[in-house]
Order: sequence, then C-alpha cells, then structure tokens
Amino acid sequence: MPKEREKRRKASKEAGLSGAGISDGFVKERRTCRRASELRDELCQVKEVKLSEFNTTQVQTSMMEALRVPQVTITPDGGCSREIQQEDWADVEGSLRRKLSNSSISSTGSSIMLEESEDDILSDNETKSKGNITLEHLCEDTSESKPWWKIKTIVNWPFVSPQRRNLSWVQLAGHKGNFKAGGEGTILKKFSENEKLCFERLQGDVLQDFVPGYYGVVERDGDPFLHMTDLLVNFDRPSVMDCKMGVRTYLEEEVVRARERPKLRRDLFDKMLEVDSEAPSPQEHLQRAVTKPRYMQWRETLSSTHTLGFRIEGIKKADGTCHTDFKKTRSKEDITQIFRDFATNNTNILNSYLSKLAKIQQALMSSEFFKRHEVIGSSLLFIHDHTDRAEVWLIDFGKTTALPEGQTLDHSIPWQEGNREDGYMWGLDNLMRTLGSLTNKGTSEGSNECL
Ligand code: I3P
Repeated sequence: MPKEREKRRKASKEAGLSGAGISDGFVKERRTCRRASELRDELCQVKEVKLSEFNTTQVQTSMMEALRVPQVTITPDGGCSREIQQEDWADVEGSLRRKLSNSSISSTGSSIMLEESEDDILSDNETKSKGNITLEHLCEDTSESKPWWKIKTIVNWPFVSPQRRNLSWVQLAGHKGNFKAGGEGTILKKFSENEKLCFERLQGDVLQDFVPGYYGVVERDGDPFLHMTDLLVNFDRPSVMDCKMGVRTYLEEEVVRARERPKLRRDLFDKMLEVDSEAPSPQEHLQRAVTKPRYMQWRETLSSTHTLGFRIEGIKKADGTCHTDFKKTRSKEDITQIFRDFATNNTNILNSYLSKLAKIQQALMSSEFFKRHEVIGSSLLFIHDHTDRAEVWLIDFGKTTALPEGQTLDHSIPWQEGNREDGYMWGLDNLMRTLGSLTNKGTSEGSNECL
C-alpha cells in the first residue's frame, strides 16, 4: 500500500491541500452556501475509509492482432505480452489525473467494491450495515441484475426522517464510492484535477447558474475532495434522471493512447458479454478482453448516444426505485416513453423541464467556457418532485477538457478524430425535441422531429 499512499499524497499535493486538512481556497461562497466556519466544522468529523486495493490480476494483456472498433482501429505495438500494471491504468487517464477508480475497473472485485461503496455513501452518523439496508430499500434496481451502485451522480435522498440529515444517498451511474456527505446541503466528490479546473473556470461564466455551487477543495482522511452543493437538498422525495450528453463518451486522448499502447480489459469484455454475448468479435472472445475505446464506442452505438447525441444513464423514481437498464435504449420512441413515465406525464413538469433546457441552451450559446472546452461524459441531471418543481443541472466535468489556446468548438458538427467535437448542442437539441413532442410545444423551430 505504500504506492497507494504515495498516490494519495500526490493527489493532495496537486489539489493544493495542506496537512491541516482544508485548503486556503476552501470556500468560494455562493448561493446556498453557509458561513465557511460552519462548513469547516462539519467537515471535520469523518470515519476512516479504506481504499480498496486495485485488482489487476484478472486482466492480462496479450497484444494481439489489430483490434477493430467502429471508428478507430487500434493497432498492436509489437505482439508482446505482459501483465497490466497499476501504473498503466493511471497512464490511461493521462493528464486527467483521475486516481485509480475503485469501482468499475474490476467486475470481479465486487465484494470489495461494495464494501467500500457502502462506507462511502453512508452519512457520517450511520453504521455501515444500517446504511446498506437502508440503501437497498431505498434504491432497489427493479429493472435488471446490475447493482444499484453502478449509477452515478450522487444525490442526497431525505428518505426516512427529516431530522437526520444526509441519511442516505443515491448515485446514478458511473464510479461508485466517489462521494461523501458534506456539511448540510453539500456533498464531497472525489477530487479530479480536471473537474476542479472546470469548476474554477465556470465561476463567473454564464453557465455558473446551471452547475452545482462549488466551494473549493477539502481533505478528508487524507484524500482531497471537491466540495459542492447537494442538488437535491430542497426537494421532497425527488425523481431524478441522469442523461449523458454528446455523441462521444471518451476523450480523443484515450483513442490515441489505445492505439499507441493498446490495453486490453477483461472487465469491459465481461460487461459487454453481460449485455450481448455476440457483441465481442471472435478475436475479442479469444482474448477475453477489449480496449476501452472499443467498449465505449460499442456502448455509444448500442444506445442513443450516436443517433441522438444523448443517452439515459439512470433514473430514480419518487418511490425510491432505481432503473439503470438503459444500455440498449436507443430509439426516439423508447426515450420519449421513458421521459413520459419519468415525468408521470405531468405537463407542468415537462414544461418546466423544457423551459429550463431552453435557458441552458441560451447560456451554452453565449458561454465562453463552453466554447473553449471539449465536454465529454458530462450529464444533464433532471430533478422534480410532487410539488411540480423541476430543475435541470449540468454535472460531471471530470472529462471536460480545455482546448488549445485559440481553438473553439461548434458542439453540433460531427466528430472526426482531431476536431474534438462532442455533439453536445446537437444532443441538447434532440433532447428538447423529444420533450417537446410530449408537450406539443416542440422546440423553438416548432418541429418535433429529431435531427
Ligand atoms: C463505464 C462508463 C463510464 C466510464 C467507465 C465505463 O461503462 O462508460 O463513463 O468511465 O470507464 O466502464 P458502463 O456505463 O457501461 O458501466 P469514464 O467516463 O470515467 O471513462 P472505466 O471502466 O475506465 O472507469
């Protein structure tokens, strides 16, 4: 574990954290944030969370024949064979400096993963076992065998007793174990240098009102976290939907790395197999592994990412049930139906969502941040409750990266390797048309047809 400690020290250093625990730039107070001293006090009480050791043993690389993926051909680098090292994974993340994920890397390490997930998602004042039970009741995935902890975007769910703050959590898609309870009305998200930079650059941008409030970097148990608003705090038993935006869900950098040094992943092959045993090519079956871009591209073509520029990742309904089985949800009709159910066909909610999206669209069009960033893997988070209150937020900037000086993106034109286009605006347009078809309002162009 010294290596792990070293990584944590390094991440803390990069985050500019002192040994005292809270960085100088701790509070950038905004909107609902309370006084810095109160927040700091609340952040001091935490229990030890053991980082699970990354398991690389099941994954063997065998640099074999060239791997064919839909748009990118990954070539071998010499046909040699070696075991993937921990460093390799960090390498893949490259400049994003995302620390090794404790979650979705190994599907076979689920017991360790779950243990950590339970720990991480519990409120400070709850025992682990209690939290587990609560969470299972709270967010049972009724649609598939996929565990609930695979959904991203943690949100606070004031489920049982209003007096017990941060009682339990719901995470919609993505890397589990990334979140902890913050002070009241706030959460802590595992540090990512990239996301931190985005939040800093978003301060003062027209998009600032549409992203979670950001209060700086804090340290817990030696690990750095981004401190931000809990978006669910003012809702009563909210329904939540996570839509991943854009036509591409991986960075160009990942494609280049995969081409230069293909790394075969058994866990992604297994995930592929779970959905469709015929999806892997004969070659991939033989090696029982795929590269990440290959997996990500397969996910994109299977879902509506390619055809509509967005996809539904997860839904939590007001009754506490979670649904994550949207990997094969692709057609406009299916998506429309899912939105209809999600909003319980309530026109007030649908109209609120539409008008919120229109404001977001306007803001995006004039945003300097948006113009100068490749927005990958970012989601729109839809939240409403029985009072008909409905909000939409832009979240998840871990893979949103600044373009070289002077370069800007259109966000609507097709992606070709090298142009870094992400199709975000095209996806938003399609999303608005989909919602518009439910309210008979359409979009500003008055058309209900997707592009
Ligand atoms: C995961 C999903 C995540 C991705 C993760 C994938 O697939 O696409 O967005 O993380 O890569 O495994 P799925 O949704 O099918 O579970 P990033 O966005 O951070 O790349 P990972 O396994 O390398 O973490």
